[in-house]
Amino acid sequence: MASLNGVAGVSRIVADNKKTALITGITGQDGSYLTELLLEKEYAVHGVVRRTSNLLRSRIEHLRSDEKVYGKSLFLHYGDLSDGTTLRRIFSEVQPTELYHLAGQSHVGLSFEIPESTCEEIGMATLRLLEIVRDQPQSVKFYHASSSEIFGNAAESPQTELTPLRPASPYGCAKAFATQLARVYRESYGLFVANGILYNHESPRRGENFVTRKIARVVARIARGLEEELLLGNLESRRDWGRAQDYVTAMWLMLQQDKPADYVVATGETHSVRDFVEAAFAVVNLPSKKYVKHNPAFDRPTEPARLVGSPEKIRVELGWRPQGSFTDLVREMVEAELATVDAGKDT
Ligand code: G4F
Repeated sequence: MASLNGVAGVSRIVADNKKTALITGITGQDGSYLTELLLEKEYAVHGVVRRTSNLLRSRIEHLRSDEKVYGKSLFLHYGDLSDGTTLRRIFSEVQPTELYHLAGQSHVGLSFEIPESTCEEIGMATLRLLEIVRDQPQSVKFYHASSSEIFGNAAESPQTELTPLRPASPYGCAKAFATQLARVYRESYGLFVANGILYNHESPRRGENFVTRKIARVVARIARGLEEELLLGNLESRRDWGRAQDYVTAMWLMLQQDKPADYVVATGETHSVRDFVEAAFAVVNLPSKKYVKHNPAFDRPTEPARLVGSPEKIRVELGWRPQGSFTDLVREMVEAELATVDAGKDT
């Protein structure tokens, strides 16, 4: 079969003792950090990429251009989550033992604009992959990227693995559907499927249309005199923000267990968007009030006012703990943006 590496039978050329992971969404924030983690652990890592993906400037370009890595322990395959035939071909070629399903439209606000494709990409694609995994001759441990958005206007706080689902957006509904299906396949067919119920997790690799990266980027540009204002929607909503690098470790840990289970991955702390804004301006010693303006275009028809997860189960059962504080995270993101501007890469 065709792979981007120009090598047929790629999985057969990697050492037999290597674990083989297949990642959907490999070019995203989480996909790139997970790839780095799995390569460090000496996996053979295979990623599914869309033909339309711009790999040249992607978050995995540093790995793709590394001759010691690409085509040796990292392999990319063209595929689309709507195309079951191709996905099945990739599975029979790669024969993964672990599947990390991270792909799909991930912007909650955008899901109100494009609800149908959001539900297709998140809901039906997960079902398609569950069916493919069910048909594999080898056992495949399946990580499903669920989300705190399944809790929506949550009935309790903090939320746990047992909190009732009350999604408040098309995105949340699609994730709730996929999460429940994963549970049904685990219980009905004995598949190893783990839902990682991840709360917001951020890094300098976050997409620019998510609020943390947007704030960090514009604050850096204001500090360097390139912009004059920061336009935002709801400043009062509260989220549980952690570091993406820690969260991919949680994904990996879930698949190293003997039995599959669902885990909330969160810090247990909640902060408002306003807190993030103030912490970001504090990094550059500027007063936030002077620059922040409300733009209703960034408001959502409805959204959870406050989400905060309990990481108790994953701490006790898997020994996972988030690293660093909220202010460390904000500082890391703003400093990364300042470095980008100063290097002339964001003019
Ligand atoms: O950064 P956000 O767009 O993230 P959101 O909606 O919480 O979703 C993220 O986390 C989920 C896990 O909990 C994931 F499932 C999901 O895929 C995604 O990664 O918005 C955070 C908050 C919201 O309350 C939003 O209304 O920031 C508020 N906000 C205010 N102004 C804004 C803006 N959000 C964005 N994106 N842009 C703004 O200008």
